[in-house]
Formats: sequence, structure tokens, C-alpha cells
Amino acid sequence: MSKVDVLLGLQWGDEGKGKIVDVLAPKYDVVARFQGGPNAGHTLEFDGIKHVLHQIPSGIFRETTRNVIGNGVVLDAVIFKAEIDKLAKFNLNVRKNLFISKKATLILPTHRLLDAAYEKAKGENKIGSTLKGIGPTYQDKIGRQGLRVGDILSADFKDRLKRLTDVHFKILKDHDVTYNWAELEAQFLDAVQFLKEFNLIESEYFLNRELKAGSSILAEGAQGALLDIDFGSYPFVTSSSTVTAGACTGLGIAPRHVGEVYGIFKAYSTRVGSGPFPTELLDTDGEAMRKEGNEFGSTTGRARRCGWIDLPALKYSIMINGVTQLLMMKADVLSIFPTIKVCTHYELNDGSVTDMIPYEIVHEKISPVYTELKGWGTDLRKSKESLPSELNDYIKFLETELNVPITLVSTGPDRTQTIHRS
Ligand code: 2SA
Ligand code: MG
Repeated sequence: MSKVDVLLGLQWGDEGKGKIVDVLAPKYDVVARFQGGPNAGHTLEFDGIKHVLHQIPSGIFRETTRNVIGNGVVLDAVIFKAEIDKLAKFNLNVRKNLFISKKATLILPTHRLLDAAYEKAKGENKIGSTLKGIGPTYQDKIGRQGLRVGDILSADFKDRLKRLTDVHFKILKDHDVTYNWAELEAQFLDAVQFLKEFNLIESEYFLNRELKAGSSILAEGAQGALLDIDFGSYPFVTSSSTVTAGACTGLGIAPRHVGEVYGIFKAYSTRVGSGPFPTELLDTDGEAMRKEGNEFGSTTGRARRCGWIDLPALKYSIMINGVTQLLMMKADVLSIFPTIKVCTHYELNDGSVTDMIPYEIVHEKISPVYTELKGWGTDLRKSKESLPSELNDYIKFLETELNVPITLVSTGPDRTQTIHRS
């Protein structure tokens, strides 16, 4: 029996998962998404073209890779149609290579309206949601009233849609939202019709059959481990299980089938949306990082908050996810700094020092304790093979602290700007 390798971001998302899946994809027969939805934005860059995928797994650009949207995903049919239309010019065999779980939950237009209404009602305490309807859709799934992809095939789908949207309309009445339902519904039903043309399957059977047949599978995480509904800085999290265990429930794969766990992290930290971020730089260094790293959301275009690398946070992520290999992204961005800071501990309000994430992190200010390393100051995008010694020192320092090997270092956005260390 072959294994399912899991690839996840260890921070708050945007670690560069799209690029890595694309680099790893040739090794895998199947790439599967297990959680999240159109709130994700996976950027792939090759042959001088930049692609942003939201719901479609990143293996779609490979000719023979099968791509699965698993049961743990929340799917927006309207956005799905737009994504497929955008891919049309690349002559990919999308209809043959894409498989969608009938058990994935549908995001309705009303879920998006509810997301906006709830965020507005939260005022200053808003989560900073991508407003794609993620939270309200998972709420309906857990509340056992959601509609699933497989439901679009049933004769009474429109009645069921009406029943659920009626529930939503009642809630929306208490909020100040304006919308044109006739328009939204027509657009949604058109997209649902389009969705019917795809392979809608029992993906848990599909994946387990593939495993038995010896196929290798890569489970592709979206968002980041620190946005996990249980282990992230709740309530400033997304509404799904973004950790390794989520790949099991989100795909119907037993834990014993999990093989390698690739943990992707940026050489520094970024976060979009609200919530604690101990190493955040609110000064010119933060601005320089954002500019050099082009740190703007690929889904919403929002400016990302930037800061130094946070080892207590990474250690926590590695523990929860059982990471076996670390992949470091965007080392090139740090080339602009003469000194690189690494947060090794936090100092709490009472003066105590810890390398764990305290429960209070959401409410209390936590001060990072830094170690300084010498920067490398060379343009890594040009040097192809060997890394500067200062960068090697940085890598070794992180490996010692994190106790997991860093097997890949990315020095630029293109497929070719990748250094393998194992
Ligand atoms: P949501 O939309 O309800 O899941 O938002 C809840 C929190 O999760 C954060 N979140 C993200 N953080 C980073 N990247 C995400 N995806 C896009 C991207 C983001 C974008 O990959 O670039 O384009 O802005 C993502 N999705 C959700 C979000 O900021 C909230 O803090
Ligand atoms: Mg992203």
C-alpha cells in the first residue's frame, strides 16, 4: 500500500504552498485538497506566467496528475466556474483530471452575505475574513443543514436550496445588507449546472482505491496550521481543520496511511486578517519586507502584516502536524537585511520566558525574545547552486532549534529557483 504525503503551511497561510505542490507534483499521481475553499489562494509561477488557484488543486497543470477536491472542502460553484474558464486557454485536460467529492459542502450566495453581515456586526473584533462565506458554510455543515455537491444531482435540489436560503434570509433580515437575490440565484444555478459536467464522485473510495493500486497521493493544505479551528489563535482562525489530522477527515484516509508531512514556512512571518502576531514589525523594516516579498493577498489583494520568524509558533505547528521535513520559502526576501532576527522565546506580562504558545496569546501582549544572525546580503535569485554561508548558518540554526531537517530552500518564485538539500 502506498502512502499519502501531506503538505501544509506551518504559519498563517501564504507560505508558498502553490509553488511547492507544483515542484512536488511530478512525484505524485494524485493531488487532493482536504479543507478550506475559495478563501485560499495558491500562486504558481512558471514559463513567465503567474497562476492563482483558489479551489482547484495545484496538480492541475500536470498532464496526468489526478486532482481531487475532497469532502472536507467547501465549494463555491460560481467561483469554480470562473476558475475553470480562466484555465481554458491553457488547454488542460481539466474534465478528465479533476474529481470532486459529492460530500464537499456547497457555499451558497447567502453564505457570502452572512459572512459579510457577521463581520460587520463584530465591528472592531472582526476576524478579517476573506468574505467568501467560509464560516457560515461550515456552520451549516456542522449544524447539519448544509447542502452538498452530490445534492445538485437530486430532483428536489431547488426545493432544498429554497429551504436553506429561507433560513438565511430570516437571519439577514436583522442585518443591514442589500442584495439582488434573483440575480444571485440565477448565477448560482447556472454555475451548478456547469458543475454537473464534472466527475462528481465518492472521493474516499477513489482515493483508497488509488492507494491500494500503489498510487502516490499528496494532500494539499490550504490556509495555514496556525489558522486551524482548534489550534489556531481562536477566534482569529478559519473554520476548518488545517492540520495533518484534517487530511484524514477531509479525504477519508486512515491515519496509518499518512507518510511524509512536509511543513512549509517562510523565512520570516506574515499574517492577513486580525489576530495575535508577536513578531509583527510595524516599522520601516516591516514595510520593506512587504515590498520585497510582494506580500499582498492573492485572493483579496490585502496587504499582509509582516515580521521576523517565530520559532515558538513553528515548534507548535511541527508538534501538532508531525512534520517530517521542513521546506523554507522566500529566503531571497531577507537578502535586503544586514541582520536577521529570530524569535526564540516569548516574554510574558509577568516577566516569565517561554518557548510555548500560551493560551492568553489572544488577549495579552507578548514580547518576542530575539537572537540576531548576520544577513547574507546577496541576491539569491541569481545564484543558482550554492547558498551563501550566512544563509547556511541561518538554516542550520533553525534546524537545530526545530529539530527537523530543512530539505528544500526556495530562492525565488519560479519552479527553477529551488534548492534541494537532501
Ligand atoms: P476566512 O475567510 O473566514 O477563512 O478567514 C478567517 C481567517 O483566516 C485567514 N485566511 C487566510 N490567511 C492567509 N491567506 C489566505 N488566503 C488568501 C491567500 C488570502 C487573501 O492565499 O492569499 O488573498 O487575502 C487566507 N484565507 C483565510 C483570514 O485572513 C482570517 O484571518
Ligand atoms: Mg495564499
